Amino acid sequence: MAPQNQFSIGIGPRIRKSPFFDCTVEEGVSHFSVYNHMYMPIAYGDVMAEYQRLMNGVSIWDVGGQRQVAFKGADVIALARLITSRNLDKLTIGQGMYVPMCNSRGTLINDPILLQISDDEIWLSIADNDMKYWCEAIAFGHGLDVQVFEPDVSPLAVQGPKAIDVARGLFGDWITGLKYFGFRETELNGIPLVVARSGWSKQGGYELYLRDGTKGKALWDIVMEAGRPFDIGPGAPNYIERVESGLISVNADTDDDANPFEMGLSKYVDLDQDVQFIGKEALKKIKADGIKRHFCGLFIDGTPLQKTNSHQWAIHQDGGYVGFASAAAYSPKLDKNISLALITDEAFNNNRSVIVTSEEGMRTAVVTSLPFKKGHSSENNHEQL
Ligand code: THG
Repeated sequence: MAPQNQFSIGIGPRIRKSPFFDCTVEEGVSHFSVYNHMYMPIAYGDVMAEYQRLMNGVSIWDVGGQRQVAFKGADVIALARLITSRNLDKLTIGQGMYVPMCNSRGTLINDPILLQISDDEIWLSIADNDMKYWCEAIAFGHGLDVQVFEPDVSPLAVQGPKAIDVARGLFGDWITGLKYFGFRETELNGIPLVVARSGWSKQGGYELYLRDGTKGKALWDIVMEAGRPFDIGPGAPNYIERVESGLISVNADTDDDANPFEMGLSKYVDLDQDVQFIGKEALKKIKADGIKRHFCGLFIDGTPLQKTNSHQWAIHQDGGYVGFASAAAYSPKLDKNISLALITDEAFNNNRSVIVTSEEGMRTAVVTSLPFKKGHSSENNHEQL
């Protein structure tokens, strides 16, 4: 098999640099991915150290690639209601909401966090897909009074069990009172920010939405300084932890037919609301016809996996294709190889093993429901949990 790192991707002006780019280079970033047309660090060369730092300490992540799509104008709420299957009746300024978005076929196309900044301004903090164009076209098509644009906003995440100590030092005690996805506008040494209790891990933490791209280094340095007593260090959205936590990565875990029911997001789909959101009719039909696939976990046999997914791995059962595994890793927490997978309901329910075509050869695996739980035997299945 060809070595995985025999090439690198060129750096050029077509793909954007985040305001923290130079800081990440200085800290020794080893791998970037591209997210919303922006370089996003994914590793600093020591996978286990980065994982342990996130699980036991605190790490700082350049997640500037989590771009904002801003809505501004009288009809921001009307537009927001159109683009998500979630019921937004409880939306308030200062409390973010997770808002899956579908296309007209009911396919999950993005799963942003929505932040209502003021009466006439909303941000969608998007995953990797061009939602600015999508929302702008919908606003135009519906004749809504809304401007749709990408503001100068770049999130910096502080994640891990000690993130709260770092944030308290920076902002004061009020920060501990924020609910999950709660946020507040503030500033640090004149740097304008929105601070939210959020982040793409389940280890706790905050996201500092930088509102002035010229101040990336200033913000990075302040956070590093405040984190020094807690041994803060660089990290990135962590591959292993996100698999353990079952956090969805749209496009990695989904395909062009994946709907929110399959992806375990039914609680964010309200088909009974009056709003005629994009995808509503398709989702009604999908639901009536029966959900055909299930986003789930796998326990994969054999020695600890060395290779993570560079593509979705085919899964077979009794010789037939049943789906794909999208993110496999050896989990230190569970001391097992695990993966996220999207497979047929039949394969999910029949308690028989599957074969995964991993990049290290064929492996037998058993299916489990999410979230992963500790203490499984290799015979485990979701019925026994
Ligand atoms: N932070 C910000 N923007 C983002 C992400 C983020 N944009 C892209 C991507 N991540 C959006 N997707 C997610 C997916 C899951 C979560 C957050 C953003 C998440 N989910 C919680 C969970 O699954 O337990 C809680 C969801 C809920 O029940 O409300 O945190 O990370 N700024």
